Amino acid sequence: MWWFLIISLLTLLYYIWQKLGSLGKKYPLCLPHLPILGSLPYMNSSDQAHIYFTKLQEKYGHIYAFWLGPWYAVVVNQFSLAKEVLLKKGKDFASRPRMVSTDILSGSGKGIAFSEYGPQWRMYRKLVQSTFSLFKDRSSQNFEKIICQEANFLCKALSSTQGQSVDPALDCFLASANVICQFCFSSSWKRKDKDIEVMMHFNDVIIQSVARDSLIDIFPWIQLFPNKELTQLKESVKLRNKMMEEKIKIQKEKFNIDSVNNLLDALLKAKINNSHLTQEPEITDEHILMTVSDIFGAGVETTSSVVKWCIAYLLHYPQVKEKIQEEIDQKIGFTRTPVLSDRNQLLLLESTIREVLRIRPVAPLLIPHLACTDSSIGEYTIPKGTRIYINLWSIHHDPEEWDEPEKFKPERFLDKNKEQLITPSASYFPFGCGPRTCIGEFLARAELFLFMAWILQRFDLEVADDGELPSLEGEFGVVYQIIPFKAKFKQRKGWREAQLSASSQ
Ligand code: 3NQ
Repeated sequence: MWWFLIISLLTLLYYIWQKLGSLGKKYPLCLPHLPILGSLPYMNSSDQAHIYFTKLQEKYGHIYAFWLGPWYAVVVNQFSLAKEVLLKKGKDFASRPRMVSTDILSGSGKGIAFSEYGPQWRMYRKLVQSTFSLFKDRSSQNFEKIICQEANFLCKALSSTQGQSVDPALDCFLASANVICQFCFSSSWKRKDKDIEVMMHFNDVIIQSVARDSLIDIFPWIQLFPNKELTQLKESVKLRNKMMEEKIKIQKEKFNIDSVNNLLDALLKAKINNSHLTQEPEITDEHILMTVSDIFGAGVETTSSVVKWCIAYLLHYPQVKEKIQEEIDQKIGFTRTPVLSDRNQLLLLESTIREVLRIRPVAPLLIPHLACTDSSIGEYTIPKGTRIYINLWSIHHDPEEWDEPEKFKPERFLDKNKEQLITPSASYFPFGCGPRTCIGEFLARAELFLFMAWILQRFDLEVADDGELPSLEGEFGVVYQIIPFKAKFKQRKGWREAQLSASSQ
């Protein structure tokens, strides 16, 4: 009896204390919620998270809150509010929530993508950024050269399919993996390496279970019980770490502090230099492993995914593909292969890539943010510790901002005369913005342009023999992946003839 009275009194006091604390403050409209379970019983939708969040706007407005079990979360569906979170108050919201799945992946918040905002994160990000400059412009190992080399291998692999129906996933994966592998380790994989398929598989498992608000991320105590998804995640992360450790070991043997050639070299050098400095954050082998794995994983999964989305859309819209090819024939022809400076000429290809990034954003909810201080969004108070979901999907499909947002219309990114690229709405940031903006944006854009330009110069894309077009509904995850599909890559007549005449000369 006594204990019941005491608990009731404490609950009442807590309630009054909370009410007093929130006097004069305005919070976003919140979904109904229960103790412990939060809003989960009220969120039983069959839609994928980004679509469900987009639909909830009708009832709750552009910004609303819900309880993910014990975690208070806010969803932002509109670009002006999202820019306030990411840019204007970028630092207030630049942290990441700790979750069981991301802790497993990142060795408890190490690396860059899932680590909390602070001096350590800043230091690793800067190290990556300064390594990018080693691969720019005039350096002998510049990105353009590396990407073109991989584009060439990619096209050769597609040629060898001789126009049969094939799933292009492995070849797209290999091309993106090798570009980022040269940046991280100055090495690359061969197509026949078994590692590639193993990696593709464990990446899929990881993407399907990390930061997806699965039950273990909501109720961490669930990990105390047997859990198939968690076991699979742990096994995949173990494999990922083993593969990365092997790469690191090989590269470490070649390390020379006076000749920094790649990201791993830069990290090893910083580790030696920092060991003499007491103020600088310590660099450990585990931090190095996690930083390289983040960059490697991001580089592979995002680019290969968008290349596949581009191919899929061009299969659905063959008239767009033909127009891009006309432009390539006119501006480049068949006597040379595409280079980065062609970006100013191949406007239709550029606008198509921009449209694919709009209609199927790589990360529909970005990577979740966390308020690291008490702050506000618009007129609403946001307490420290709130999880923030930026719904890039709804921002990119906002009917107030985009004309027929559900339709694939690359020409929306061109001016009236189709002579210049434009950004028709500010409601567009496929690479995020602010302190956590995508660090590899320029590399991703360069890869997408060159890979697609090389493919379209050489091949006609055709629907697979079974007549099935790729599904344009992807699978929600920390990367919005396309469902595997097949297509035919048929060498273009003009390209074949040019090859024949070149070899007969
Ligand atoms: C990767 C592990 C790999 O096995 C699967 C793909 C992962 C999860 C990456 C992740 C880094 C990583 N391990 O640390 C990237 C991520 C989330 C893509 C998936 C990413 C990203 C960047 N831009 C847009 C969307 C996601 C940054 C870190």
